[in-house]
Amino acid sequence: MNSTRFKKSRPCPELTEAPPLQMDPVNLAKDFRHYYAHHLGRDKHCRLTHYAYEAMALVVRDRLMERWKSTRYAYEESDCRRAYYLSLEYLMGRSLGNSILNLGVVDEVSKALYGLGLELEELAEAEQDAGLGNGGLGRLAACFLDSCATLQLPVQGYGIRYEYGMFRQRLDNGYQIEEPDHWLGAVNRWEVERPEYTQRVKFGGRSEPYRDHSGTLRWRWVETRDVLAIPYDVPVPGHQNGTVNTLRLWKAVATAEFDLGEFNAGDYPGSVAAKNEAEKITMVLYPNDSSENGKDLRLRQQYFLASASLQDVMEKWSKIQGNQLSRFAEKNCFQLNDTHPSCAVAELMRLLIDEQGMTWDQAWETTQKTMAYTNHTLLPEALEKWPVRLFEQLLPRLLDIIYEINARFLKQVAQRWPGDLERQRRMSIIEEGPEPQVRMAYLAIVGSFSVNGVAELHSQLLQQGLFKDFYELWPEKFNNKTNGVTQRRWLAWCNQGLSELISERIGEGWVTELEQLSQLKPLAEDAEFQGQWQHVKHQNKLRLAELVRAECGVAFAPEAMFDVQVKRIHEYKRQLLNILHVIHLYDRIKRGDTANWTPRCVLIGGKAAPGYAMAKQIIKLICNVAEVVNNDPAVGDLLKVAFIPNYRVSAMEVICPGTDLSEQISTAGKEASGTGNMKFMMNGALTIGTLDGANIEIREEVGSENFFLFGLTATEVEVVRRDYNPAGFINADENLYRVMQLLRSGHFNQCEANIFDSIIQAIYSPHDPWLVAADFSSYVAAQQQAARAYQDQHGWTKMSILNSAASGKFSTDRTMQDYNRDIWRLEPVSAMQVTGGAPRLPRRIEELVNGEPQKAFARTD
Ligand code: 26W
Repeated sequence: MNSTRFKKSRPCPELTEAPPLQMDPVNLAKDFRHYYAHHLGRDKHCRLTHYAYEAMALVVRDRLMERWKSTRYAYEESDCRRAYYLSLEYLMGRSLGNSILNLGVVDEVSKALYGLGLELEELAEAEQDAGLGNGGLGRLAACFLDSCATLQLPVQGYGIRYEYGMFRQRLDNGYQIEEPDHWLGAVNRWEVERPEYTQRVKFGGRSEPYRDHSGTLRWRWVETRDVLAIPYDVPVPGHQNGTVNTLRLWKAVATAEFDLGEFNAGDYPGSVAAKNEAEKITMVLYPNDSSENGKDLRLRQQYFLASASLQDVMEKWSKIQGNQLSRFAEKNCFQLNDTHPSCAVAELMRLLIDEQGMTWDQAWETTQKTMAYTNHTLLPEALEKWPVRLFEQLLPRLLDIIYEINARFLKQVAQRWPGDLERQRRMSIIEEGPEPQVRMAYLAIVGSFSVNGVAELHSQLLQQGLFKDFYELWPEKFNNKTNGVTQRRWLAWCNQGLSELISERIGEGWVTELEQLSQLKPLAEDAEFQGQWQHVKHQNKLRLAELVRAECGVAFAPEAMFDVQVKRIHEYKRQLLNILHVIHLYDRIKRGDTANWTPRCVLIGGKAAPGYAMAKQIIKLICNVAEVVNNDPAVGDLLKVAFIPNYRVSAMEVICPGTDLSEQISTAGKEASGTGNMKFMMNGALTIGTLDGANIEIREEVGSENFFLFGLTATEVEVVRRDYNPAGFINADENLYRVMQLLRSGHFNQCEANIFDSIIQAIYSPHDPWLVAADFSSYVAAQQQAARAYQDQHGWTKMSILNSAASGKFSTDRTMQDYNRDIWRLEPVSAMQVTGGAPRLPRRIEELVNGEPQKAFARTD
């Protein structure tokens, strides 16, 4: 970037201190017209919703800007301790509606647009999702940021600005086709490029020893091929509180001198190739949510994020504090979103030792006091390992440091368990073997002061299983932080009908204090309230039915029970169990067993990792079953099935408000938490589920009588697996036997012989880890219970209200307060004083900021 500054510069507040922008409909409309006509150059002949969206995005963005600046100032002035969330994924979805909601101007914007003959909902739908994530972990990061801004916590997100986000899923004859999502092809109104904060990230080369001026032996990383990291900042507004936090996303760009070097050597094509090589790093999100086998580019992405972000924090620190690094750990904390950014442990060591001149012991103490690690999965294949060989090539200096960390750590293990070589081998950060590997989770645990799981059961299983040795060594590091979701997006925005109904009865406090929903409990049996609740649900079901008609060409009748499972397609999540139940219902209809039938519309959606053959087969099976069921005149309206293509954040905003029954049917002990389960519950769906992940806590909160439970427990799963005999289960259950017969007969693949053989084999396999056959009969029983319950609409509505009323625990506001109390220990900082004309603080946050510090935020040191 050209870094010329203003020549005759003098302090000139007029340059940056503009009066606050007005938020009334008249001024909003005025600015909208300005952007539409003067900035975008459109006139009355242009009727494209896209430009109206763009104009409104610019209007809103201006209003975010001033709050964003005030927040930055407030944080700087208060010299507060800060936390940084490091994540390879952020599934932000759309921003326009959320920004308008959090600025508190939904009515004002709607009025302004109404005057112009436009509708907010229509404009909002013109926005593309920002899909920089795979699923649960990425969406969780987005919900965390929303809650941190709402709680006025000084938390900044760091991530990667992928040119291509999560692929778009299309179906061709029931087969998943992946199409690139070039979301940055359109202008992104929700980012600000900040080349002035560019960082340099090293790759390749070698590490060499040298003596510094005082004669001390030190190491440096030389002959590197550097890549520039350019930050793009995304505003993260809090709810009506004047705070706008930052998500900083890095883009990789080749260095100028690197190109030139190659060019001077006469290798023009080589220099262009080198440029591509560098820029490839942030080109595409890996569309995999359980395993990534040793891909060089993926490790580059991980290190690129860790290094650029840590250098950014260090640079800011040095500017303000000079080289006073002794207080670094007191003022900074990094939360690692799974092991993906866990290179940060070694990178911080490198920066502190090689670049800041700390001793090993000082640097290690600082690192261990600043890093905290969250685990999101129990599946062993999802635990990242990188070949030592790859580290050697790509990050030689980091590998030196990892070896040293490991050597010192294993000494500690040997001291604690003298002579236990087996344990040392088990706990080593380096897994020995023909191809030695770096175990990233172990690096993260050793380098952190906190290790957490994301639901009670998951955290327990980590301590008893996956990380048992580490728990025995450091029990104090381990803790649980049950996930949540933000009720701003997942109720207030996406279900405006229900929001208004709730607010009419109990006020709007629930928007920032979800526990207030418990005030709905006494209304659960109130006939008038029930009627209103049913009316809203009906409207939401019409909206969902319209989506299903448009996307799948299947007609869902709103009187039927809407039974929904949307999430990544994975064997452990058992979409297969769901479709076997559908086949069973079809079989019953064909047999004429339809007395007291509850009509049902089954919706399934989700993406399969492109290389996950079995997941893709499952999608094909769902589509084929849907085809047969939907076109059989004998079935009619008793049963409909649809697979919704391209499941994404904005689709869920329509799906969860219209759902009656939420399918959370993973094999117990496999789903770390789940967060979709919480979105459905909040919106008044009932759950059918196993005792897995956060389902357990959902059931505890709502009461077992308002939850359809089935299946083996995590402990039983382990027992049954030892000598599992699926054929035994199949032969013992007439229903399942018939379902398997139908499948095997080729009834759902009449012109496509044998395509489901691998699925059939998997169900019959004694090694089926997901125990589909074992849980089938109890699943069917629970489904029957749900169907019966649905026939009593008063009873059902009561349970629906009680579910929503009991969802208070599952707000990320609570989750973030838990992280803050136990891990981050930040003081909230209000940006209000610096923002002119901003709205009032919600009461509870006012207390947090101005009143007695609550226990949750009291410093423990
Ligand atoms: C390719 C490597 C990889 C490995 C694991 C990529 C992504 C993952 C994630 C851990 C997968 C994931 O999204 N896990 C989900 O995290 C959610 C948020 O905590 C939980 O609610 C889900 O149960 C968990 O599956």
